[in-house]
Amino acid sequence: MSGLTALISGVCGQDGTALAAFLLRKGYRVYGLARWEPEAAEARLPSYLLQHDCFSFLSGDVTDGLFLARLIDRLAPDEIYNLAAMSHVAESFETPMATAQINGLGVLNWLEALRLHDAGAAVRFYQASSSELFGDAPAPQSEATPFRPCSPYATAKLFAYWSVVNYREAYGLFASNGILFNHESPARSPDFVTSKIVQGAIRVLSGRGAEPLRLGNLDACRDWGHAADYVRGMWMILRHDRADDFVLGTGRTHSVRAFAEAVFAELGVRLLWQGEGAREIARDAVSGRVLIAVDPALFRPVDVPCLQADAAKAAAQLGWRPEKTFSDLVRDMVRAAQVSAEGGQECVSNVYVQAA
Ligand code: F7E
Repeated sequence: MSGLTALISGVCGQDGTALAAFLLRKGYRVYGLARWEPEAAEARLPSYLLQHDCFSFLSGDVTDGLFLARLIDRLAPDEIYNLAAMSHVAESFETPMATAQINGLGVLNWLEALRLHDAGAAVRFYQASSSELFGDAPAPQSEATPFRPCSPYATAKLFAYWSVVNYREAYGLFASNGILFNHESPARSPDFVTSKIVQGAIRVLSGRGAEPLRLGNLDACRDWGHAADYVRGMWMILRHDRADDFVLGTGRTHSVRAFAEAVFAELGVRLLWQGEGAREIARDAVSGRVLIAVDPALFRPVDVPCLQADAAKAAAQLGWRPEKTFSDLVRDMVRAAQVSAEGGQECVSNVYVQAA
């Protein structure tokens, strides 16, 4: 047993549930924080966590700094993982103020609470920074690449990133940024393109939905890894002998179009692309049926063109390397979605968190 106590904000999300399960297996006492009321949180948390003796759920909001200060006082955590965020890049263009409050000032609330606490410097603080910080900076991107954020989501995360660095340098806080590239899993919400494609492909091919799957920018390239590798990386960043900032990613990049091809191939269908831009479609190469259509309403005001990690620093200093490949990710997501489509969602999320 580690005997350590961790506090995870944003515990109901993909990373929060997987990290909580990972730390519980390491013998941590885990407090999971989210803005949901307990009944709503219970609906989002896998029973593996809810039934675990060393896991407790807490309702609360990172925009309330005094609440965070009292929480640190009461729980005396050894580690804080700040995963709470408005995480939808497209939506951030519609809600820039709320995004700045949660993704920017929310982080400052944690840092101030730690600075003002007698034991704050002994608490290890992890900030979920993002490859979105790089925006349209040329790939591959490492810790040395200048940031070029392209959305209200990313500009708020930029403020948070530099606040972490500033509080580390100014006040000696053990505060680290994990600059994580896209990471997905069977628990990913269909608000994100990978899960939308997986669930959409199963729906379209089942014949239940006659409508093709509608997607936005097919040319965007992302460095997609498996979330299980990334929650392990978060923990490795906080167990490092000093606070620092690390890029975590696979080093490989694929377009949205290539991700769709891989998903349909996993389901036994070869796609045939036709047309360009807003008129592009993908047909089943055998039947000719239209399976995917571009919907310009899904284009973002500005999109990040290509993300590809150079995670050499994490490999050299933490010994972190992703264990799961792109093919593993696609297969895991497709299999889980097939089980879920047959009514086994709770089973899927429990299997997923326990495997993380
Ligand atoms: O979009 C394009 C879209 O929403 C990926 C978050 O976890 O990772 C995530 O941010 C790409 C973009 O993720 C659709 O335009 C095309 O180019 O899956 P996404 P994201 O924006 O990269 C980073 C690292 C984070 O930090 C974020 O919190 O796919 N795309 N068609 C689409 N995207 C969506 N969502 N839906 C579409 O229909």
